[in-house]
Order: sequence, then C-alpha cells, then structure tokens
Amino acid sequence: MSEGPHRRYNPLADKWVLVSPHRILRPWQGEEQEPEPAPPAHDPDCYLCPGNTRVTGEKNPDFAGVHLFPNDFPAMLKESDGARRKTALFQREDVRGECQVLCFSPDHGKSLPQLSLAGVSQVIDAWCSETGRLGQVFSNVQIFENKGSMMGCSNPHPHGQIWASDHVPDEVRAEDNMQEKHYSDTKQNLLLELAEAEAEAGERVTVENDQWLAIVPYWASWPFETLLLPRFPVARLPELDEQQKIGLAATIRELTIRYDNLFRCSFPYSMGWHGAPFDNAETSHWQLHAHFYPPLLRSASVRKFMVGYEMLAEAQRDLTPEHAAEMLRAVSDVHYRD
Ligand code: H2U
Ligand code: ZN
Repeated sequence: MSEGPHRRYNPLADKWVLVSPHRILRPWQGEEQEPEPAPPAHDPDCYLCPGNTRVTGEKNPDFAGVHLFPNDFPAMLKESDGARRKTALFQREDVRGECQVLCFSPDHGKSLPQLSLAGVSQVIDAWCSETGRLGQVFSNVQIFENKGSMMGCSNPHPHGQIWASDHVPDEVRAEDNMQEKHYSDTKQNLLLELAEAEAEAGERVTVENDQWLAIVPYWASWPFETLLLPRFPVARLPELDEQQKIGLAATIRELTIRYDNLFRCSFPYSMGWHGAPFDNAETSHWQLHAHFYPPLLRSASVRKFMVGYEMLAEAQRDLTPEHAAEMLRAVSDVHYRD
C-alpha cells in the first residue's frame, strides 16, 4: 500500500520533485497546541493601522475596508537610469516599475481567513482593479502576500503587495513558455485540462465549488502547497466577472480557514497570482491561477527547509500531496477562533 520513492514532473515550471513517502512512517496525530493569543484590533506601533504614521511621516487615513498606497521603499522606480550592458558574461538591463502596498483590513488582528466574505471580496476587487490599471502601463503585474514572520513578513497587519514591472520576471516567463508549449503540442489549455482532471480524480482537491478548485498539486514541493484554479477559461484577474469573484472569495476564505485550522495557528505562507503578461497579444494558452507556498510541515513550529538536496539537486518531499490534501479536507471549515 505504501508508495516507494519516485519523482513527479511539474509541467508548469518544467521541474521535478523527489517524493519519498516511506520517510513518513508514523501515522498523523493531530498536534495539541494552545492557540497563541489573538493580536489586538489596533496596534499603536503598527505602520499599517488606520490613523497611524508610516516611516515617512505620512499618516494613514481612517480606512474602513482595504487601503492601497504606494510602497515607501519601492523595489523598482517609475524611471530607470537607462544603463545597459551586454557581453557574454555580464548582462544588465534597466528596469522600470511601480510598487503598491494593499492593507486587507483596518483590523490589525484579522487576516484573510477571519474576514467576512464581503471583506475578502474587497481584497479581490482591489487586486483586479489595480492589476487592470497597472497592466495598461507595465508588462507584468505581480500580486503577492507574505504572511507570518516565518516567511520574513515585517508586519503582522494583514497586507499584501503589488509589484508591476516593464519586464516579465523569470517565474512568469517560465510558465508562459510551458503553457505555450502545451498548447501548441496538444491544442489544450494546460491548467484548464488539469482542473478538469483533478476535479474528476478528487484525491488532491481541498476546496471546490462550481467555479474554482484548490488542489495540492501532484508535483507540489512544499508540504501543504496549493494551486488555486478557475474551472473556466480566464487569462487575467481583471477579466473575472462578479459571480466569479464571489466564488473566489468563498474559495480563498475556506482554503485559508482550513490552513489555520490544520495546526491551530495563523498559517504562514507566500501566495501570489499568475496571469498572462500584458505584453502577450495571444493568451489562449494562459490560465489565471494562484500559488500558495506554506512552509509548515508538522506543527505550528516545525517547518520544512528547502536546503541541502533541494538547493543542490531538486525539491524533495516526504508527505505525499494526496495525504496533505486529505489532512486539509479533514479539518473544519469553521475557523478555530470562532
Ligand atoms: P512585508 O511585510 O510583506 O515586507 O511588507 C511591508 C511593506 O510595507 C514593505 O515592502 C512597506 C515596506 O517597504 N512599508 C511602507 O511602504 N511604509 C512604511 O512606513 C513601512 C513599510
Ligand atoms: Zn496594524
């Protein structure tokens, strides 16, 4: 019954992962852990709370829902220095970009799984409209959330970031190439085909409704990694209609509640959206999707490190994606704090 070591291929990233299920011999025993105290609704020292002053001295408005502002320490600037260099060994190109910070809620202590459906919908609306606005100017709009100190997040106030750039970054370029290749080889959209196959199989599904599907992908490298897929063709966030956005809010809410309930903690992760770059004229091969990469492995404090073999050879996991999905399905869809 137990599977032996094998490799699985990730056709979206063109990478392999080594799966060693026999290394997890002991059966899963739910971690009994006292939840950490809930953070306060307002922290006078937080630079993202309503009414507080940021590092630059600027004061945040008394916002009620989401709050979007230009990053005070942007990784890219609207103007570039124009310097270029290209030799066989040394290449450099200039970059232009724009970086925004998006506060998900005025409440310092409420992250996505604890927001109402309407609260999550506001975040999604902001993601869609900001992507649409920046996409008129830039080639790529990268939305992401770094959650939890384990992921290097500097502030617990629920927030994400949006970095728009005049170039298409590596991860997106690779996905563009792989989806394009699949489309030209098979005339099928890779991720649309995958969503259908995964909904049919069911064993890696964690959250599902008519429009959206969350799975621990067959080739996941993080223990509880998620690939969030639309079950209809759509290339970019701004193309979602109202019904699709409502379905998405419910899916994200349930997924993040299940994450929090797994180890009864505010589940850390890096998540982000991938959609067709805005300089792609042809998008039939593209399918919008989100990745969630959580670091936790066995408890609120035991994480997986991507070191050693992962750094020098390829990703490796012990827990199978099927087992991880089963664990996420087994926990309640009501948040442990409610
Ligand atoms: P992270 O915690 O995900 O790193 O995000 C915090 C972002 O907020 C970070 O990019 C910005 C930082 O530059 N920031 C401001 O724009 N203004 C501030 O006063 C503090 C932090
Ligand atoms: Zn705050």
